[in-house]
Amino acid sequence: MTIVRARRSASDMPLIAAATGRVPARRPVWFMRQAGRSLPEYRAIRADRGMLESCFDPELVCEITMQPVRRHDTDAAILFSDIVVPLKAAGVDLDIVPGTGPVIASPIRTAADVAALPRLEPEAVGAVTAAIGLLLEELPPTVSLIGFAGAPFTLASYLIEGGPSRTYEHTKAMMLAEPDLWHALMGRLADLTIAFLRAQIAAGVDAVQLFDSWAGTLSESAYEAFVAPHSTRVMAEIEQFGVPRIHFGVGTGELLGAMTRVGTDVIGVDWRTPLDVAAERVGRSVAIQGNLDPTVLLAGPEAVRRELTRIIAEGDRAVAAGTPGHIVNLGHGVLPNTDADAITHAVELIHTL
Ligand code: 1CP
Repeated sequence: MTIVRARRSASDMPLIAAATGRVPARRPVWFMRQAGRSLPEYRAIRADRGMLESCFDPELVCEITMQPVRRHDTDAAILFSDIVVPLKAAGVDLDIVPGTGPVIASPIRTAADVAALPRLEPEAVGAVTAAIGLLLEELPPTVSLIGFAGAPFTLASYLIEGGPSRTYEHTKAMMLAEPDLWHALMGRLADLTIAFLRAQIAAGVDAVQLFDSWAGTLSESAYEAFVAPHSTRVMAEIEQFGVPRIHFGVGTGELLGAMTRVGTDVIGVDWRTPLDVAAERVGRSVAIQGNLDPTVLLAGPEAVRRELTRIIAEGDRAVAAGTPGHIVNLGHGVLPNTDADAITHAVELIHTL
């Protein structure tokens, strides 16, 4: 017997409706880092496998991406991967160290380092595109698949610092002292980001999110001068494919206008900026995504209900005033200690409020 699958169509997806100014069939919600350590089934399946090794195993990527959709009934799946996956695929010597994050064997500091940065051939991320193919078969027709990439600045910060940083001192020093070297590196990273996003879009993702997680460390003038031209090129290259683009960073209240001007369909907002204020800051020109503080999910059902009620009211107010749509999310990723049931209950509440 042949099973004829319902064809996935963007017009049936609440997340795509909210991203593109249509009225969604229900209030769309997904959570950054929804696939991960908050889920017992994730901890079990990852027990004896490294993070990077897992990201290059299509069956495993598909399974881990599906886990939160099955358990929580979210309106989107985010591909299980990492922002350093395309760097690894291109041949950069790096690892994802448990409890730390990405660690680069030889940090990039000189013109010779930048020149030696390998380019990404689309075949090198064949495992990622294969995983997308499996997911398109498995996902319910109304659940969007979100692909993603790190933005050039956030990738540069890992490559230059050699790993996670609090101060971004080497990154900012290169930016200010050696602007030509800086722009050469950012240009190469924009190429890599474009190649990675194009591969995911060609494989069939329904939307993409550009993570400039650490851009909030910059002043608006530094962002405009040293980051915006490169992120603008990424967003412009992607626009032609017609999949909604989401642009996100943490602590970016002062950058929301600039991050919207680089070209996006949805702007991510963290918990520091009320959604209606954020919507006004971007001229109500794009949809908004956010913005529950991830720690609220650790504070019990009453706090979750109170905060979600407020956030949904702020989002509704923005939409009533002309913002194209609101996608409910956290202001940053799910914390590993979060009880999986708290996430399920939050999704239920968002769908009924
Ligand atoms: O061994 C492990 O389990 C490592 C933990 C882990 C996981 C589960 C890392 C290391 N990355 C991931 C997956 C991941 N990374 C996803 C999965 C999809 C989902 O959301 O469910 C996504 C979207 C990312 C993207 C990512 N990686 C970002 C952008 C999003 C964000 O959180 O701001 C960043 C900054 C990274 C770098 C990174 N990778 C891993 C860690 C712990 C970090 C952050 C390190 C730091 O604080 O600088």
